Amino acid sequence: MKLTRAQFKEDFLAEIKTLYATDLSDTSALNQFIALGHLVRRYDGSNWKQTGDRYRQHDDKQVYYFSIEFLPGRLLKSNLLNLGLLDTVRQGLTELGLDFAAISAAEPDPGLGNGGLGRLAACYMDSMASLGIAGNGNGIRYRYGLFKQVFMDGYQVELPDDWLRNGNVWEIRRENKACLVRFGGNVWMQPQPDGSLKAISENTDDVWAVPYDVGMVGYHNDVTNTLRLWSAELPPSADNTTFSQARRDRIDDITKVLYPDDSNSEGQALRLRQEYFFSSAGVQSIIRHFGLHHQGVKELANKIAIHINDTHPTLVIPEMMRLLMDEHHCSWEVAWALTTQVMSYTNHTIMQEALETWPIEMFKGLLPRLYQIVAEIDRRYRVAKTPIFGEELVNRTAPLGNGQVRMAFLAVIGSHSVNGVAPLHTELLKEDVLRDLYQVYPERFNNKTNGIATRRWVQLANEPLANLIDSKIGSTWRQQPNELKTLTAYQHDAKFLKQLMAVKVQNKAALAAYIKQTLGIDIRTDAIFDVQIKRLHAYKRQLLHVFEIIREYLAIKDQPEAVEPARVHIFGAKAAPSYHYAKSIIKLINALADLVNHDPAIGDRLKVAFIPNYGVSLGELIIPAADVSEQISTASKEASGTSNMKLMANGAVSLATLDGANIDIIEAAGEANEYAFGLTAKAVYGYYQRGDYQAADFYNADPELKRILDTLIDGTIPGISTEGREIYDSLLKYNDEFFVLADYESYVQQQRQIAHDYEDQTQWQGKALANIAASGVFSADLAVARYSDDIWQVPHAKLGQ
Ligand code: NBY
Repeated sequence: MKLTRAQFKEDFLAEIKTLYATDLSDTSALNQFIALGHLVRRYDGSNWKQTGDRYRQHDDKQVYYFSIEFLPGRLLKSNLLNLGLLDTVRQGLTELGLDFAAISAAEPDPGLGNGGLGRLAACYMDSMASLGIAGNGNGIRYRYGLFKQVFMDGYQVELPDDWLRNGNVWEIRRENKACLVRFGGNVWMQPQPDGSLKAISENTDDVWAVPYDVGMVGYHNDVTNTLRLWSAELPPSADNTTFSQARRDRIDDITKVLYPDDSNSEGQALRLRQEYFFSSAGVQSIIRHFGLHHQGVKELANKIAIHINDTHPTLVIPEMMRLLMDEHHCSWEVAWALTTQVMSYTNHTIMQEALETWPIEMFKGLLPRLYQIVAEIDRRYRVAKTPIFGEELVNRTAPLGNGQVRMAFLAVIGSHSVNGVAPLHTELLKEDVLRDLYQVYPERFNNKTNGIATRRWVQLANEPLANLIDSKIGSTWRQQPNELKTLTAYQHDAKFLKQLMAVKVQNKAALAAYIKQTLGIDIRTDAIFDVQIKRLHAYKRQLLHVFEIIREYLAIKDQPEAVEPARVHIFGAKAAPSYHYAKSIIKLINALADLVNHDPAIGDRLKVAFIPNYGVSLGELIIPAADVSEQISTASKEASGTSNMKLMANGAVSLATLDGANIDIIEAAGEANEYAFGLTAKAVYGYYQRGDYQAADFYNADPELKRILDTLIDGTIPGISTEGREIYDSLLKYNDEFFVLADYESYVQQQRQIAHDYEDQTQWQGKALANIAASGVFSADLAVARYSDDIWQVPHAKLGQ
């Protein structure tokens, strides 16, 4: 939009005056942020309204992306960028004597997600708006986001994340669009005059679902879509005296905290309540909105696409069936045809423990009507498929089995599309995790490799790089990230590579300042910044990275005179509060950091910085400063990864196993520009099939590895007597579930190669450039365009090739 600096300053000062009844000099950065937020909302208000009006007038097909997690990050800068106001506002504020960086930093970062899954949902919201797709998000407005992580004596401690303490400027509470979600009670079938049966629910535990809408601003296209987050409240009809405190608490609890677990969903009734709550409220509001503008339900599947992000929203399937049959008088057959045409499902993991199931008894008690519907889906599936596929396969794949409701199976059976998030992952779904269902519905399976919002992760997080790129190839890449590939022409342009290095050093200095301020560690900006940022998980193998640090430490102690480039190992990782082993690894890393960082014999040659409370905002600081991107999961375990793409786009080279999208990154940037190592997925499966993995053989065969493992239990690293033993035993006594020892040698070999290659900065920056140039193919815009074309069947703006 058009806005002069003078106009902006006038508006801003007026806003401050209205909101705070005081002078600018009497306001805090938080006050200023809130005023700015209000102003941006006002600037964008007509876009937001007109976007909705336009969709209605054109009767555009709507996409609803259901996700129990959204990790949008701070929105101020990204909204300003997308509205084309970033420079005007920044300069205007500077002219008013204000610090734009401090104002942006005053915005709370909503931690409404655990990791990759939630962040992917947010990147896709940004892309849907930027491609002009009628895309809506549907999720939960958690009162508390993912816990705030602090370290005490090297241990993770979880503190509540009170992100709404000062309100949320971006949201609109729309109590006029609230609806009732019903739990428990009993159902009976009432005969109707026409001979049919109608389901009647009685004695239900009712919860009022109130939506809060947040605008999702498209890039330079006047589009603002809606992310709708639901909050659970007492029904307005509730008579205060009849609602016991216990019942009120039960309602409050539904949207109180994000489930802080990305490893397993421990059969907890609360979690099931959360899932039904936002699935039901979302589908109710979709159908209500649809009904306002259409006669009957015939057009439903042409006008609505619902996307199920991982299994958590799978109950949208039986919930839509319920609404179509019980409220819109559809037959089962009509309702089922519409539902399956509307629904599509993305799987994000092959890890067995993350595939959700619910005990039938719990499900039935909490959702009696939905249970009837799921049981009928199950019955019909069995009747239809047993003659073709036999009883055994049908038993293995039916929605109900082993006393459980099996959410992933229900999602596949009730959708027209099932996708994995990287080619290898999709193949493994077909061959392994969902192999039986792939026999039944081969045409439903497809791959959609993940993507990232280049606008946030390069344009905003790394402005020095963005400007340098502009100076070389112009700015069309900002609309069309694929244009970045034209940078390849400069891979041997020494002057440009020097400039690239200068940008990296500048970003490293910013991160170094933060590390100094928060951890008190001095780090050198000419050191290799070796970065691993992701959830703490055994399969992601932070432990392998730890072994490299111990190796480097011992090498310096053994040969103080050897010259190697300095290294800084940077970690960011939260562990699920109940994930004991992951927390032991955190303690190990912190204990090792203590040892290394304070050893005078090591000096500034090796440092370890475990930055607490990793999240989107810290990602924006760390990623632009990285030289090496650690993507070292056991092959086959990481469905895709997305930090791998963000780091690549910022010029880090990948030190990577052949897992998830690493494979595609290596192919896109060229093998010579990455550091691949380790067992292939096939080799890992080979071990499983033969059952002949012997971790101890690797320990016994390699004195260096043996020495490193022994430091876990011999007192070399102080303060880890229990954790060190636990980790040591996981490798040797319990045979190293994730093949850390098997991959050690090839990993270390590549680490040595990196140390060697880093010395030649021209060559090194050439590799960095190759990564940046190839990163455009991982733009979320392209990924979302593929979803639109193949799955949702909705039009989108043209993208450059
Ligand atoms: O989804 C991640 C995958 O691990 C990663 O490889 C992929 O790139 C990303 C986006 O596709 N999965 C993920 O983040 N999963 C979760 O956060 C998660 C959260 C909750 C539960 C399970 C998984 N749960 O069972 O409660």
